Amino acid sequence: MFRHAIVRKPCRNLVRGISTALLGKPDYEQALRQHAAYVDALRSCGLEVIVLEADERFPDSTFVEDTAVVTEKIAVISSPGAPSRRGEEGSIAEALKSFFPSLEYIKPPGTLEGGDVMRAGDYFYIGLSQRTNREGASQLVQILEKSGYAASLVPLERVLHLKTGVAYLENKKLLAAGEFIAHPVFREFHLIPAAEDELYAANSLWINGWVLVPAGFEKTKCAVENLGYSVKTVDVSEFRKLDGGLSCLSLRF
Ligand code: CIR
Repeated sequence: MFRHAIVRKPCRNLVRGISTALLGKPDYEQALRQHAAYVDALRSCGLEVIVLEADERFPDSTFVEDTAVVTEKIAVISSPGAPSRRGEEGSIAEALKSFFPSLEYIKPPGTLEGGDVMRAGDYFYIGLSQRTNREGASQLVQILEKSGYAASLVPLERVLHLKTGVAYLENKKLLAAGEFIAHPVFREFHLIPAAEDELYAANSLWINGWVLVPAGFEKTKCAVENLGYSVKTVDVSEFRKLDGGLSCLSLRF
């Protein structure tokens, strides 16, 4: 179960965030409203939410998931692979210090972004992507192993981050899209394939028994409901324009 979440309000410079989505620029005011509704959804799942103020120095800084990997035992500060995102992690480390007596760090030349790390029980899958290199991933494996966890690496082909394409819904259930549907590394899971026209909804989010699904993806919503979960839909259209989604907007622990 998660008890806390850290989020950061979108900044005005959000419109300059990194994007491959070809969906146009996000509307800042709309992004603020969607972010507030997202925070409400986290609270309604029982989380205490720490809301950090916007940081105009970093256009993508609302996507806090990428800046750390946090469990009930450890907090590991990432080393962002995107040059424009280097430095975002500083204020996240400060926020995490109130919860953890000491922090671990991924160190250069290692790079790692939290969106590439998917936890399933005490096992972690770490995507090797354009943002997370082998050195960064190997450092994380060592840190996780010291704390009694296990991990393995998953080279990515097409998606930005591992969790762009897979979401662990607990109880061995894995929502998966595209290259992950037939991936041998996820063979042991009960796999729920995202529909071809709903690939974006693979970035759904399990929180304490609920599943947050992005608004507008009915097939995924029904598929998740059919598994027995209560679904909350949250509109994240403005964050989608920057390749971001539900998981990217918070750190949960
Ligand atoms: C980026 O390219 O870094 C941001 N525009 C989106 C980050 C999305 N984060 C995630 O998938 N965990």
